[in-house]
Amino acid sequence: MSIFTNIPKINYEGPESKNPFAFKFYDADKIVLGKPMKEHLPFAMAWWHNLCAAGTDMFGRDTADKAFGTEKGTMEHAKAKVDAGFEFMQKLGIEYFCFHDVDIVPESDDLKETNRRLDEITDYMLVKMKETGIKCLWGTANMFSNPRFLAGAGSTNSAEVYCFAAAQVKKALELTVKLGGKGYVFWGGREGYETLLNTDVKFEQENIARLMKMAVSYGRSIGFTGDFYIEPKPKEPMKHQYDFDAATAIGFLRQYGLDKDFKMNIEANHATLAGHTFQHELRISAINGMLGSIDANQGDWLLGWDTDEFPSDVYTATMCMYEVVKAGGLTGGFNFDAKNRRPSYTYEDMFHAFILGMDTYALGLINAAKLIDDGRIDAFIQEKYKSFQSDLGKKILSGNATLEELAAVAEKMGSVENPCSGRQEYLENIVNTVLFGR
Ligand code: XLS
Ligand code: NI
Ligand code: NI
Repeated sequence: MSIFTNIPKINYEGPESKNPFAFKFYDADKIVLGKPMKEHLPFAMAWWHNLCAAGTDMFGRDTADKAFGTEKGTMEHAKAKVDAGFEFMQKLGIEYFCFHDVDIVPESDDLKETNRRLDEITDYMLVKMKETGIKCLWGTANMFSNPRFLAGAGSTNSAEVYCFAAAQVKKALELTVKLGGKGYVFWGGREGYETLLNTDVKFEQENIARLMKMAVSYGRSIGFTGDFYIEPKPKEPMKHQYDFDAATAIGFLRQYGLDKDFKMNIEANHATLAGHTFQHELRISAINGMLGSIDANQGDWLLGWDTDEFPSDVYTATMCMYEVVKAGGLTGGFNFDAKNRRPSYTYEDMFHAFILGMDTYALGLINAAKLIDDGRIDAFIQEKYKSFQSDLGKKILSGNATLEELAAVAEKMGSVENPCSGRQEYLENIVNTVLFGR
């Protein structure tokens, strides 16, 4: 049974096309920098936003119909979501999806029954996956919605609740392996605090690390060979979250010996909330060998929360793709952790949103390739650090220089010229010319 009956398969028609149900820039098989666009851009659909979220916000009810002709909260509905999701991904040429345990079935009061439902639905998903060739990018456990996690999952003060977190991670890992997922995500929505007056930070962080260690050892024991990911976010829902940003999360992983098994899943909107650019978070991950996957969305500079908008900002997507290409690509993919705005509530809008996101990233890739081919930015950076190619510079880089030796050089010189100009405006002009010049 078709759900999106009025919507055709979305094909590439090029920038001149006025067809709202066509790609203007995303041309899956077009070769960019030596490989097809679709290999640079393994896109994924987020089950929760696309098939579950229906527009409810703090002030109003659902606006969109995500019942897909069934009664919500039933297994029939869970299956209708699978049908809708696979039809949707096929029509767009999306090859991956991401899910939380509770996105794919209604949660029961009894964990055993929830797990039985999860087995049933993943059997159904597997059939569709075989039929369509669509794959799982990553799975995760929702350890933030259920009230039992009000004080955290790995960071909870209740040993019994900690067992429920362990049980959910165990099951979600099994499902990820069953569906052949490339990665497993930890997003610590409730892993943080509202006030230090009631919080033992050291205790909580150690317990989170223990849970992650158990996840690694169990995951490896059942054949999970992919990457574990931390998805940093500084706040929301908690006032302060422990995985504040990439640098913080990487430090945490190293402290607890988890850095060999984990990488970062960087979300654009979370970077904004941390007071960083998206590009900053990608660069910090990449230089630490930890750029794994991306939650491709965008926030709003005027709003202080996770608006999870579909990416439309070509400049940001360009800088993202610049980082990704230079890092040699992702081991994960580009998950649209994004939702339609509440007034965009029709099935057509769901397609417009993905066409926007995919075209934005295609433009980002095309532009990043142009910047790299142009070469002036790289050349400038080479030139900027040239002083370190001198004998003095080489001595410093060798790690063998002492403070006394270097101080003696400075004293002998007495004074020094300023370093060369940073040339920011010159470089920004180059970016604009490469992006918008013919
Ligand atoms: C919420 C997060 C969440 C994770 C998966 O802000 O982005 O959607 O991606 O739990
Ligand atoms: Ni988010
Ligand atoms: Ni996310």
